[in-house]
Amino acid sequence: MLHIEKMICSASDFVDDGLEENDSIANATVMVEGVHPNLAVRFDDPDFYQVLIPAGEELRVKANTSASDVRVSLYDFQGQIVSTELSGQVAAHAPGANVSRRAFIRVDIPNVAGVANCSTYDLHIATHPILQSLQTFCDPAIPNSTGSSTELVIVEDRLGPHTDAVLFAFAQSGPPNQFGYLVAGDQVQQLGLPMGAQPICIGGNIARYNVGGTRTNSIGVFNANGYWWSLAGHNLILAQPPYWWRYAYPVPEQLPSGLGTLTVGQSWGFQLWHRESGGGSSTSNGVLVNW
Ligand SMILES: [Ca+2]
Ligand SMILES: [Ca+2]
Repeated sequence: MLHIEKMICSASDFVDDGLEENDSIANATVMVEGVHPNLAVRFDDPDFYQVLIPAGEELRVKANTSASDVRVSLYDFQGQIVSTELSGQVAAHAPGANVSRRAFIRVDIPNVAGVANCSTYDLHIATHPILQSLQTFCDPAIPNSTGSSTELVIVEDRLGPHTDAVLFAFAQSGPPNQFGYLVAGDQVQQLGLPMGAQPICIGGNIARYNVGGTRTNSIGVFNANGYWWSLAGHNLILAQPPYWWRYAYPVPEQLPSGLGTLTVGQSWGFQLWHRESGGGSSTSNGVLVNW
């Protein structure tokens, strides 16, 4: 039974959300993937949710909060806490990767004197295939027009800014002022096929991350130092090392080119395709990602 609960917080009226009462694991509200806006939490009134994690997937949760001291925690199906963060973002593998399992989310505010003790929040819930391995192929690439090989690096960051992206693609040593974007194929051809002046080492279904106006637009330009900078507005802005992170493109779970979403058991080989100084094109080394 849902009801609206009125609370007093920091000397101002505070209206709780409509998903109450959900103050314990036993009363956890059933949630699905997606963004759940306009929720509210108070230091003496935690919120518990439950989510079904598909087999082979992991859960990522992020809360955009009005106060800075909101804590997000994940519990496994046995009620054991597996991840907790005050930053408002948590990620955890499904306990038991081969079967579907329920997990629990707790959003609360630690009762510490002198800090804000209530907050509104939007809760982002997403599940993803668990990353199994990364390996390079066609590495290094044939040197581009600068004399260097375009280098593609893909890393995992399960606490990145987007709940729908755990992989971040970065490229360097490309020809300045030339544009390029990420491509992926579900087959890897170590010897490569001719494409422009340089080989491309992927085949099968080809995903081109160049779809304007969507998260699957990775189009970017190499700057004067050869760093590829995504123009799609997804780049991380970091002022501290590793400095190159600020150029990275978060690879969304959604595949471009009508290829659906990433699923458990898939393998995709990624390369960066880019224009060359003086015409033609080149590609980076490949990175094979296994889910
Ligand atoms: Ca609440
Ligand atoms: Ca509650």
